[in-house]
Parts: sequence; C-alpha cells; structure tokens
Amino acid sequence: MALLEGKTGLIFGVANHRSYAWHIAKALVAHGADCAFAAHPDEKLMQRAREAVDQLDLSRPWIEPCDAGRDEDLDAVFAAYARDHARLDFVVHSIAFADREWLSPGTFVGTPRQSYLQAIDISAYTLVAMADRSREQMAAGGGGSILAMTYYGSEKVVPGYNVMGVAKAALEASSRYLAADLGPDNIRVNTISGGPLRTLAASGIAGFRQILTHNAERAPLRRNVEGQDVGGVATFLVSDLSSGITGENIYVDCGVNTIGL
Ligand code: NAD
Ligand code: 0WE
Repeated sequence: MALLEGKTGLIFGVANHRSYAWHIAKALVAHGADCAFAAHPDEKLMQRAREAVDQLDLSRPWIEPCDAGRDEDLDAVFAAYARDHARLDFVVHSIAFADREWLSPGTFVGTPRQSYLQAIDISAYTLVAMADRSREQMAAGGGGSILAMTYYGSEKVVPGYNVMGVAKAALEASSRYLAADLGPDNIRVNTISGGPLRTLAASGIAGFRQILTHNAERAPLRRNVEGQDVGGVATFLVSDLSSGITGENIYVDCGVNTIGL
C-alpha cells in the first residue's frame, strides 16, 4: 500500500511548475495522496496554476481561487473543500508576499507600517487562519498534518530578505503555538526550511544567482536544493511515519544552515 493511500488534503501556493507547492504536490501524489488546490484569484495567476496542476495528471483536478489575505475567500475555499471531500488529512501552506520595494539590502530600516503588516499578514497570519479553518474536519478524521514553507532568513540576517525574515520568524513561532493548541486533536504543525530555489517568488530578487552560487559552494552536499528534495520531506511530514513530530522545523537546504564559517 502506498505511503499516503487514503490521505486527502489542500495545497496553497502553486503558481507554476517551479513552485515549491508544485513539487510538494508531485511527491504527495506519487505516494498516493489526493491533492486539491487553492490559488490566487488573479486571472493570469489562476490560469498558470491550472496549467501546472494539469501537469500532475490528476483524474479530477480540484482548484479554487483564494486570496489568502481575505477571510471571506478562506471561508469559501475551506467550505467548498469540505463539501467536495470526505476528509482533510493535510494542508500545505506555501505562500508568501512582501512589497518588492522593501526587499533590497539596506532598506529594512525604512519599511513602512503597511508593508510590514502586509508581509506578516500574507506570509504568517494566513497559517493561523488556515489552521483554524482546518481543525474541525481534520479532528473528525482522527487528526492531520499542517505544513508551511519557511527560510533561514528568519533566524539570521540575509541581506535583502528584510521584512520577509521578520514574517518567517512569525510564521515559525505561529507553527509552534498552533502545534500546542491542536496537538490534543492529533493535528501536527511543522515547517520546512527550504534552500533557495528559482521560483516566481525568487525571480524578482536582485542577486539571486549569486545566492545560489554561494549556497552551492558552502553546502556540505555541494549543490543547491531541488524541488524533489522538499517533496520527499513533505511526504514524510504528511505521512504517519512522522506521527511523533510537531512544532518542528526541518531544514532541507543541503546542510547550509549547519555551517558556521
Ligand atoms: P512561488 O511564487 O511559486 O509561490 C508563492 C505563492 O504565493 C504563489 O503561488 C502566489 O500566488 C502565492 N501568494 C502570494 N500572495 C498570495 C495571496 N494573497 N493569496 C494567495 N496566494 C498568494 O514561490 P515559492 O518560492 O514556491 O514560494 C513558496 C513558499 O516557499 C513561500 O512561503 C516562500 O517564502 C518559501 N520559500 C521559498 C524559497 C525560494 O528560494 N524559492 C526558499 C525557502 C522558502
Ligand atoms: O521567501 C522567499 C521569497 C518571498 C517573496 C518574494 C517576492 C518577490 C516578488 C515574497 N514577496 C515577494 N514580493 C514580490 O513582489 N524566498 C525565501 C526567496 C528569497 O527571497 C529573497 C532571498 C531569497 C532566498 C530576497 C532577498 C534575499 C534572499
């Protein structure tokens, strides 16, 4: 029997076939899971997300629009999911947003209140909002696994990551508090700290190529991370193999975070 046979869940953050969320979906599907999707309602983004989901060859692709910054959209997508699916075993949070203007080195000090709040809202609060809306259906099925993508810039200064680093620190702390609240319902909440990957979110970042080169040189594995590296760990965290792991962060960065000098 496949590792994730009988497990069904909802994935946020597929923009295209390069997205971390897409690689996670690919791996979960390969191990027998049923995946449903929520994507940003912007027409072009929604169309790209549809094309990416089509590449997964699902028998009945399920994809609904959701601006995670809107409570009404989150309510609607979880209601539609529950209407169409008997169980909710996992939720994957793979979304982040900050105003590009404040993602360049040396500009953190100038971050306006609105840009700071928006980064925390979309990149961190949405995990809490999703967990709250998952709880009932997950608990009814005996538990579940909630997973969010984070980055090392939450812990150490990565020039230019700026307000996103603050938002990821909030995301990681939120996952621990959620793990404590939801543990009694056997709902686990964990984060994966992924290495730099060339995605849509990374494409706008000046100097991303240098970050990739620098990482591959420093990494104990002497390479950059690939989508499937994260897909494998996501499979593990969704599966019952990780039944005793919650409130945890797992680095999938080819070991870069362990190097001091
Ligand atoms: P991506 O651009 O493929 O995915 C980001 C997703 O966030 C997109 O699908 C976008 O539509 C979605 N999003 C943004 N605002 C939204 C909103 N208001 N409502 C709904 N969806 C919204 O890029 P990615 O790199 O795959 O990013 C996924 C996650 O991985 C993010 O949390 C990111 O911080 C994290 N991450 C990325 C890297 C990297 O180097 N690419 C490294 C570590 C962690
Ligand atoms: O989490 C991220 C990127 C998240 C992100 C990217 C963008 C670009 C486009 C959030 N918001 C936006 N807003 C936009 O308008 N990563 C981990 C990738 C990343 O981003 C960096 C990095 C790395 C790595 C920014 C500076 C330095 C390193």
